[in-house]
Amino acid sequence: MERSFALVEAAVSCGSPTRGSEGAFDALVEAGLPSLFGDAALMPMEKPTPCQTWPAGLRHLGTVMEVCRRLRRNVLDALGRGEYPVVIGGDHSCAMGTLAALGEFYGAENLAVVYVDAHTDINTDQTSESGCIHGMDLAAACGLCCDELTVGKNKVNLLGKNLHFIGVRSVDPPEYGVVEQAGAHLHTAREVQGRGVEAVLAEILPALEGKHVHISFDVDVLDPAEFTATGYNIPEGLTIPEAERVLLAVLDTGRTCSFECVEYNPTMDRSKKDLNTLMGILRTVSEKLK
Ligand SMILES: [Mn+2]
Repeated sequence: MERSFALVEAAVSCGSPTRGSEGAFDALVEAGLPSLFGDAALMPMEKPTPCQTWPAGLRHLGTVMEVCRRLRRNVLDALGRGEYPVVIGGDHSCAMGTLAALGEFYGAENLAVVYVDAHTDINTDQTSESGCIHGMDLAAACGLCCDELTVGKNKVNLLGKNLHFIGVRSVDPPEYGVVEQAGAHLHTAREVQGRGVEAVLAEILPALEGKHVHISFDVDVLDPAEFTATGYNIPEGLTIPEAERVLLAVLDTGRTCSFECVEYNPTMDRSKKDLNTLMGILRTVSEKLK
């Protein structure tokens, strides 16, 4: 049976310090993303005006949570129709909405996440120094944050032992403790460069057995020599072939249930060079999924 897709917008950038990533969905749709995914159902979202108050030091909390609640609903609707959600952020705070839907739909114990990112995004509301929620989405999904960061019915949508990071090279000191406490699996960019991508994948892939797997792909995992249109340009990242190899190997398990791409900022990409790069990566993903 041919797979059908839903392209789901997560129009949030105020979970991060940089505005502009809320335009990524429109830029990718205009560049032809729907045609890559067959007759994908388009699920756009109104762009919110970031609220200017934030309780508990959580920046733009109300707006971030509103986007995440809408995203959860849209992802649940897509799953209910039997569609494969392809979520386009926005900043990475949207993962709270995606994971709320996936945890609810499949059950937290049945869900695994491959988080392809320069960051671990696992600060809690207690450990975060910036108050930016895009650095807390995984702690929230694992139920380690205050109730204000719970999106849907369940506080715990992901078990840390089923969380696999790859490409990491920017971790806040307290996050190491949270990663360890959660039992998550950390694979740095340096490890990929040292041991080779296949050796790292050989540790991740067997752990996905029997799970519904979500891929969350932050474009900042890429080396700035290849991609710069994103809020953080962190040296010594993955090459495009390395990133594509990771994505394809995980997709090849046949176990993925959804895909998410975040943190592309079209306002930092006047020449559209990075848009073309990203479209190439997403074309590769779409061909593997069809
Ligand atoms: Mn990141």
